[in-house]
Amino acid sequence: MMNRCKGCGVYLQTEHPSMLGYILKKENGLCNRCFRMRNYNEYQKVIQDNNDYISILKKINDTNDLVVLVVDLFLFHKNIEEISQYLHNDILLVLTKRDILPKKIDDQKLISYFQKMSFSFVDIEVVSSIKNYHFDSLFEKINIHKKSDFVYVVGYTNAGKSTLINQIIYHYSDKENLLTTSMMPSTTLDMLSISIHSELTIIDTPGLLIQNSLIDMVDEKILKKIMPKKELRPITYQVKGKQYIVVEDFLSIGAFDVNMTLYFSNSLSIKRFYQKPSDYCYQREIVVKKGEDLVIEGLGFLTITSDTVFTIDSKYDICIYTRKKFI
Ligand SMILES: Nc1nc2c(ncn2[C@@H]2O[C@H](COP(=O)(O)OP(=O)(O)O)[C@@H](O)[C@H]2O)c(=O)[nH]1
Ligand SMILES: [Mg+2]
Repeated sequence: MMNRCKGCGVYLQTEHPSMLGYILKKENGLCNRCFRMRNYNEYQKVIQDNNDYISILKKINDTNDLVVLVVDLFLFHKNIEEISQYLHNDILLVLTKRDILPKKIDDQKLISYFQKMSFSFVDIEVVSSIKNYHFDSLFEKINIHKKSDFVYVVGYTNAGKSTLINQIIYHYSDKENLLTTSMMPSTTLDMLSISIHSELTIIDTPGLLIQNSLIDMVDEKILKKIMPKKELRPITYQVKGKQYIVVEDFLSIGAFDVNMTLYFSNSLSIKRFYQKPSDYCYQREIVVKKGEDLVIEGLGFLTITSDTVFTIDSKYDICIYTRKKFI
């Protein structure tokens, strides 16, 4: 049987150095891509096909095993129900990256938001893998709800699935190998089984790609700025007349007479202009009603105090939409 890379799950091969799965040193069990990502922070982009992931979900659906659906609290996708529609399995919903949202928000408020969605789950937990927040409780829930020795971890790419499994490996198993994680989408390439104890094997999966997310469009330098590393400090602007809030050199948010609060990474350079500073190729207008947020996929969201029409100009074809107010 062919071996899989211990970091990303790809089948290993020794014939073709330029192809995925190439392994130089058999001892470490890592493909060249994982080896370079871990040791040199070098990233090799892999285009994944969502149909491949849907096939994985269908395979999981053929089992009766527990599924852990990992959702990024900061950048969750509007269609998280999309994944559950392929699965009849019991789903334990895990809301991760809690450390990024402001501390003062009550966890129960976050939970209630997801409870109102149309899919049902056996339980729900709010965690942070970075801060090891609520991991004992999560691990207990996994052990209570599992139907067999196998538990699958699914979600969108970059949600934090592999980082979460690494925490479980670190705290609750005697294994030393950790999975490869990164801020880039599609780090994990195939299903990967990790035995935690004699009655629990966790299976990591690559994840569904979010279409038109900023994360897939920008270079590494900007990507590092987009992904917050610590608690967000929301920034409020009192816009009088027409003003433009410009993010780095790729996005301009035009607004008129409104109070708005931005939940974007604080590492980004954000400036206010009183005249439109530049034109970008993608332009659109979007109405946001009181009680809704405006989401800019991969960047974050903003809240408003009254109905407003935004004019958004961007260098990239980013998905922009409204959703029911989150926090
Ligand atoms: N702040 C924060 N970042 C996290 C957390 N979990 C994962 N990340 C980061 O999110 C990115 C994607 O994580 P990864 O586990 O590779 O996602 P996957 O594609 O779902 O497996 C990495 O940069 C992680 O460091 C968390 O709890 N808090
Ligand atoms: Mg992963």
